[in-house]
Amino acid sequence: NSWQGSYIGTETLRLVEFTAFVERPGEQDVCKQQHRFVHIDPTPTPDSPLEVVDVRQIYDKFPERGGGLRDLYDQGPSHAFFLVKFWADLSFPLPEEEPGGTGGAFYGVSSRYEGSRALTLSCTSKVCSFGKQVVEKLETAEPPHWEDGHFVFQLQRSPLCEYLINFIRKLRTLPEKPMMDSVLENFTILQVLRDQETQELLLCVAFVFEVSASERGAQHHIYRLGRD
Ligand code: MYR
Repeated sequence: NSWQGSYIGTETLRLVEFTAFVERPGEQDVCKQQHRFVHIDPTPTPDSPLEVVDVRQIYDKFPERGGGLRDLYDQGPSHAFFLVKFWADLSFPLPEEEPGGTGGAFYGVSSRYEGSRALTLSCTSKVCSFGKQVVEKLETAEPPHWEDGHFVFQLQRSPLCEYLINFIRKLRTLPEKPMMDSVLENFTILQVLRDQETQELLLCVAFVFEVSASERGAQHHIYRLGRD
């Protein structure tokens, strides 16, 4: 099948770039000051099929019913379901932070998609702790523009929710990677992209996390979700 490339997407919508970052205040040169926690870059990857993970293995990491992962997968289409394992890079210097504040830093997430149809793209993010939703964020992408034979959809510099900012900051205070990883075992995010008008599901991406060994930087691995 043509959609079974080594990328997150279908013939209708493909994830091209995804970055969660923090920017430290007080400097002009934004690029230099940006630290990326996680990043999926737009470099084309060889078209080898992705490994498949059985969706039932991760049911308990997300709400199952009432619009949870199991319900969503039951409704399909199953080829629009993906799993991303991120090794997040949490090794970044921050200025002194007063308790409860962010020291003026900006925490954000930007993403970019390519699609074959002009539509209004909506994105729902569910942040989950021990399989229970703790935050839900609903956003609409900028109206698409036409570029190189595709419609391009962007969600740029969406501010990370308070919950995630605090979560990242607390995680950083843990002394060792294994402790961080065991906290992250119970932390997941589910993103669902839909055509806002028809509510057709275009893409569903489940995110799971570990921290990267500091010298390696952020990394990720992409899987398709299947169920036989
Ligand atoms: C929100 O704004 O809080 C919901 C949307 C979250 C999008 C995904 C962000 C990925 C965050 C990675 C943080 C790394 C934690 C170890």
